[in-house]
This record gives sequence, C-alpha cells and structure tokens, in this order.
Amino acid sequence: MQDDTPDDSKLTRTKRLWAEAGKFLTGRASRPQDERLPPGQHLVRDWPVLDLGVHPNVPLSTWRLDVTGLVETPLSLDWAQFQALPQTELRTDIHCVTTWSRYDNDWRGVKVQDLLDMAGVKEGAGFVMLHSFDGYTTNLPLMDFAAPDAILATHWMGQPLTQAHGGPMRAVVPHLYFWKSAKWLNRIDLLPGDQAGFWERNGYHMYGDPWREQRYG
Ligand SMILES: Nc1nc2c(c(=O)[nH]1)N[C@H]1C(S)=C(S)[C@@H](COP(=O)(O)O)O[C@H]1N2
Ligand SMILES: [Mo]
Repeated sequence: MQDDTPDDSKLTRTKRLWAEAGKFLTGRASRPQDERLPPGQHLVRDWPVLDLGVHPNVPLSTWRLDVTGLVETPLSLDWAQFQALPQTELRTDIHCVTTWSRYDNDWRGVKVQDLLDMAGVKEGAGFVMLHSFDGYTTNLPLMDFAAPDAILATHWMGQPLTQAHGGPMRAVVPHLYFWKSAKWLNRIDLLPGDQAGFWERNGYHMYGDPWREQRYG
C-alpha cells in the first residue's frame, strides 16, 4: 500500500497538476460571475434522493476504497486508513440534471486532491471512472475530479451521510451535474481516455456542465 518514504518527484508532479486544475477550472469560467443558479434550474430547500433504487448497505467493517489504473501506488484503503487522511470541510451548491439545485451544503470528508496525492497520478492519466457499491459508474476528466472543491464526503450538515444519500462515503464534484457525484463510492479508476459510465451510456452528457446545460449527450 502507501509507502512511508517521501517521494518528492511524485508529490511535486501532483501538486503541479492540482495547481493547473484550479487554473483550468477558473480559466474556463463557464459560470457567469454574478450568477449562482444555472439556466433551467430551480431552488429546493429539502434534499431529494435520486438513484437506481438500491441503497447498498456497506458496513464500515467491510467498506473499502480502491484507487486503480494509472497511479504510482494503487490503494485499497479500509475505513480507518481513509479516516486517517486529512479531513476537510467545504460548503458547495448542488445542481441536479432533473432541474433542482440546493445551495450551501456543508460537507466534511477527504479532499479528492489529498487522496490522489497519496496514490500519485501517473503521466497519461486523463480521466476517471468512479465505481460504486450499487454497480453505478460515472466518468469525468481527471482535472474536474481533482477540482479544489471536490470532496469524498462522509458528512453533510454536521451529520454522517445517510445511506440513502450515499453513506458511508460519496463523491461530491460541485461544478458538474450531480449524477457525476457517485454515491457509495468504492473504486476510482484512472484512465488514459474517456469512457461512458452508466447514465452517459443512457443518453446523459459525457461532461455535464450545468452552466452550459449539458444535460443530454
Ligand atoms: N452510486 C450511485 N451514485 C449516484 C446515483 C446512483 O444511482 N448510484 N445517482 C446519481 C444521480 S442521477 C444523482 S442526481 C445523485 C443524487 O444524489 P442524492 O440522492 O444524494 O440527491 O446521485 C448520483 N450518484
Ligand atoms: Mo440525477
């Protein structure tokens, strides 16, 4: 698993990548500066549950998060190892393709960048496929998954994430439609090219930018 010897070149490389991820996302600026609600969305106060209909029960004793594919060090973390990573708190908005948005969600968990730092991104990795315990998959560019505000969330509004909302842990990638935010996340696969995940094979957009209304492919 993780080695204890610091690897400066690996860390430097990933730090450089994350700096680029931040600039890349800011520079693209598909969100107009004075707008918060993307086109075609309406605000909700509650938090709807949307998924394939199965809420897998994943006991913490058997829970694992694997990081596979184009990484220097493939990871297979148990819950205690995952909890030992730096914990981050973030407040972000949710935009679901079914047209609801929810502002000011307080998340706690592990920053995607911190996990990827641990694994070390290999040259040539351009995309990720997220695999979940219910068999769900979704694809996104690595730079979007590694956005500064993307988090592997275990808590919402100070409470452990409920099973229905993806507990014990889900991805949250706030600048893309919410179907990219895999619930019950089990494996992150780093890939050289883009492949369609579950909804992407079923008519949804490969990228899913709410500000460009990239709902359907
Ligand atoms: N594992 C998994 N993750 C998933 C889904 C799913 O069916 N399975 N549905 C996606 C869709 S379409 C949406 S809109 C959001 C809904 O998250 P919520 O139920 O917490 O609102 O989860 C996304 N992540
Ligand atoms: Mo969705």
